[in-house]
Amino acid sequence: MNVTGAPAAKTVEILDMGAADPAWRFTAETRFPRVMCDAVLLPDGTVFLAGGSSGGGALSGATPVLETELYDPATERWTVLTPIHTPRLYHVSAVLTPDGRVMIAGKDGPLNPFPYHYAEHRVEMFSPPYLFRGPRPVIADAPAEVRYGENFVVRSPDAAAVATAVLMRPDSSTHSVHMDQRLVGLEITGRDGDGLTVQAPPNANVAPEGYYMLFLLSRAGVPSVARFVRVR
Ligand SMILES: [Cu+2]
Repeated sequence: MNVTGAPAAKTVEILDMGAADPAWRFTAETRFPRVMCDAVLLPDGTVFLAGGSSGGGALSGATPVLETELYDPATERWTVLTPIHTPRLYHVSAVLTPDGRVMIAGKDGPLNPFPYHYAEHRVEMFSPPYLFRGPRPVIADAPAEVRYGENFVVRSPDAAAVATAVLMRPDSSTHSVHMDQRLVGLEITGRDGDGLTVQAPPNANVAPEGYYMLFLLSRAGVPSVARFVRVR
């Protein structure tokens, strides 16, 4: 089956690379079948799903899915969220932005079937539910660069309310493929007033060198606005 003939699907598979003998397994199906959709990893570990067509293939999908969905890996369940406003079919991109929202952009012109054969220049910014669950932690200061394995201090007036700290690799996406999308959980090893001591990733296997978005999250899972941190 070639790419253009691949049908829209509801199936979702997971590969746990932490398992002794990793093997693909099915998890809960999405509510809507899709092809050419985007799955965006969020800093709370959930996965936001948007766009695509519920019928046809990559170059022939003409039934845009406007509803969005959110996957919770803890419960292995999908929840249907607010619809987007614009059809997003072939040649769309969606990425997490440093403010915790998801930017959904683009759509090809001539490579999409009638009546969707127009280039889409509008950009949508989607606010996931975690932005409506309470106050956002603020990062007052964080190092521009950290070394593997070292402890570093993040200043936050909300330090006492921070539950987790994560690094998110900046995403780039096309054709439903998200290059090097990853969430690296960080251990909080100390707290002192407005300071959090956080341990950098142990090595490049866990976090390849480069720039990451550092997010702090409250107990309700509300993310801060990210700070860019270079890991090396
Ligand atoms: Cu293409």
